[in-house]
Amino acid sequence: MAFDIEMIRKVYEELPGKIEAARNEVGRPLTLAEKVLFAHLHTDMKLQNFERGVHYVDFAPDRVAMQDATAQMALLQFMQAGRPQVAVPSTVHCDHLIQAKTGAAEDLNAALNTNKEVYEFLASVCNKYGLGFRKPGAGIIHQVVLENYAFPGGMMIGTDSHTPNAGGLGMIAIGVGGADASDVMAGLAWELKWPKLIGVKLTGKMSGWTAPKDIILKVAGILTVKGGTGAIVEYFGEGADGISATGKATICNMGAEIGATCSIFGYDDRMSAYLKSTEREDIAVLADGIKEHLRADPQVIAAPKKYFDEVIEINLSELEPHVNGPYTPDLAWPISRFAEAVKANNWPEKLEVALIGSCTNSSYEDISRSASIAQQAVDKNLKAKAEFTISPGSELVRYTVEKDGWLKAYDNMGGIVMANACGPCIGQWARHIDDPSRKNSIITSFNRNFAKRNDGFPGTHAFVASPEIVTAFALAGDLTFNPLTDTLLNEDGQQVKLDEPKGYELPPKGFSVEDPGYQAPAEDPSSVQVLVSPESQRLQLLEPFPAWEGTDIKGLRLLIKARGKCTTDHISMAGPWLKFRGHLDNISNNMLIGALNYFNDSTDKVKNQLTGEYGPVPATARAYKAAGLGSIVVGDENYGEGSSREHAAMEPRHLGVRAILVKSFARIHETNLKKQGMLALTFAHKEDYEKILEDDIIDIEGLNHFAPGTPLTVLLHHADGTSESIIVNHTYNEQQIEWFKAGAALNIIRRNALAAAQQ
Ligand code: MIC
Ligand code: SF4
Repeated sequence: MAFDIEMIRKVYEELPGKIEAARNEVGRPLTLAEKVLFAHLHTDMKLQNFERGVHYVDFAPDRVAMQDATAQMALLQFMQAGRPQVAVPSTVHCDHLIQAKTGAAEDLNAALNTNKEVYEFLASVCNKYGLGFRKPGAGIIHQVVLENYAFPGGMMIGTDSHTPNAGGLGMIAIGVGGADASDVMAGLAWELKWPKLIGVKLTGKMSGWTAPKDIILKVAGILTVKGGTGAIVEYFGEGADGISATGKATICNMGAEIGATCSIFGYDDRMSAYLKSTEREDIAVLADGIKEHLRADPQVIAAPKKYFDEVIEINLSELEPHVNGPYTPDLAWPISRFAEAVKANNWPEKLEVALIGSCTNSSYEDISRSASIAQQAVDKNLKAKAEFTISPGSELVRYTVEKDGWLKAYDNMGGIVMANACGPCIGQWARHIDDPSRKNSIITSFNRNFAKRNDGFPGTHAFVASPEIVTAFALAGDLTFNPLTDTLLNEDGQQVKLDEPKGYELPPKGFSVEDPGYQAPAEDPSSVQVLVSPESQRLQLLEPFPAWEGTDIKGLRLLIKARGKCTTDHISMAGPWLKFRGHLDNISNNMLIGALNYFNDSTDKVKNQLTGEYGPVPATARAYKAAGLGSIVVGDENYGEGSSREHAAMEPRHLGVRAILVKSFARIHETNLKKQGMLALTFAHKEDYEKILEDDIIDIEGLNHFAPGTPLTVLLHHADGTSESIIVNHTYNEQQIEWFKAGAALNIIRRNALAAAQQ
């Protein structure tokens, strides 16, 4: 069965009682996020103690979802936990490993060949341990989860940073590293710092070219890539109820780009309609029965400033379409000012490729609205001036839009339909370009646009917009075009203007699909064997990381001092490297190769203090490790922003890096580091970043008294013989300190499983 209605029924039976008890104990009205969080506490706790942004709290999520590129590591860890079956309903989705090259059918076949070993591994682990498995071609994790597994008022964790997509159906859905997923699947609690709350009040109504994507593009401009860190963003107001469930999902999805823990909308008729159209009428009926518990209390809506840490108000009637970028998703331009920005900044005006789809924007509504623009190309005799590709989010949507004739419109316009997968969004794109080093522009309806993200080329200026705006730009082939005001020259030499996009929130004739690509777990798990060949280049069983030596850590060599933006894409690049996601030693060869070295402004060129020579970061780390020396990485603000990939934490751990010392961390990455037994430290005084010199040898002191809230000391030994000490902060709680001491969180689970087996 595609979803577990019994589990949901139980959640809904208990939800009202739990929420009321929490409201009484806290003594005030509750926001929706608070309700869902309180209803998912792991054990009874004193609620008054939950200080936002301060206290760690244990939760019991209802579900786990994983995608193929992160599931490999999550499952390799889970396999060591000593459990016969997963403790909560869980699914694996094959979406990230399919490369977009020629078109859906050929690309899927190629992926099935190249990734055979990995798909077989994932399928057999799912079979053995009781997880649902979505085969390659079934669709992108977040779209498939929204269609099948998300439910209002539920809580889910997923090994992908865009897991919050399910907030579009009123779920608290949070992106985590694989080690967190492995814990929850093993029946352990999941820990999160009680989040801050940002309220977004939506008034008015969208019209014309404006789409849900523009709301989050605008919010990203206001809050920036760091602004949502440690916070849940809750949307409310009459404007919210006017947005389709899939549109809400787009907004929640891209909340990952402002660092938000997750985003959420209150349950309403649009969600109910979406549940019904995706064959989940039973859930809609149950949710309708407890509707008031699945929305914020009315007092909160009436006086949001009293209950949220920050409130933003957006009038949808005035909201313009936006284009964000390049190189960062928070550089927000209303369309009326975009052409001017392109000229002023000297960004390449010629648009070379326009890409729509991805987990963020591939709903029926998105496709039908943007296809209505494509149709105009035919009706008005316009030719696309840029290449145009479409990556549908799921087979359910693809099958339905094909049946309803929308794909034909793209075809007529010259668009190419790719496989139902991440493809170019994650650099799985064999882009055809004459000179990869030249400056060029692309525009996508995806969510991330960091340097090299889509095609690996540093000169690519990637912009992000709604699918309808991207489609209009494909026709214009020029970034200075404004579809709201400008005309285009058609093949007959006439100036024509595009009409506003029109579409359908849900398919008028219903969704349909022939093969949803689902494999249910085996009836008899004992018959399933999971094999990993020791010769494999793609999969490698994990060796436990060594425990802490019990003393201060001395003599660390500075591996790299990274300057500026250092996202998980800089730390552990995707694209061609995705194939090594199940093989820690092989993937470690991409460690920090995208990070900018502060001392020479080059990437992947750092000084080896033992030889004085400059070389690649991974090789230099391996040289220190071989010499029995530890190393340290220094970084800037929001270090590790972006993806949930724990490889960005496991690779340094594997290559002998002991500590990451930065100005500030992104949430998921900080937790990932802690889980793997690393020291995640921040400068108490940000200016101290300047004190770190290229030849420094570094000690970390105070570890024998490592305690929550107590800073540590870092001693810098400079090459000129002088030394200075600086104070560094950390956010470890008691339990996380135990992870550090044991060498990794998994070492503790393994120890407990072993002890239990011996009893
Ligand atoms: C992404 O959008 O960056 C990814 C690829 O989906 C990642 C997960 C990964 O690195 O495998 C994410 O967002 O967590
Ligand atoms: Fe896939 Fe892109 Fe969505 Fe990540 S953001 S899950 S890579 S489609």
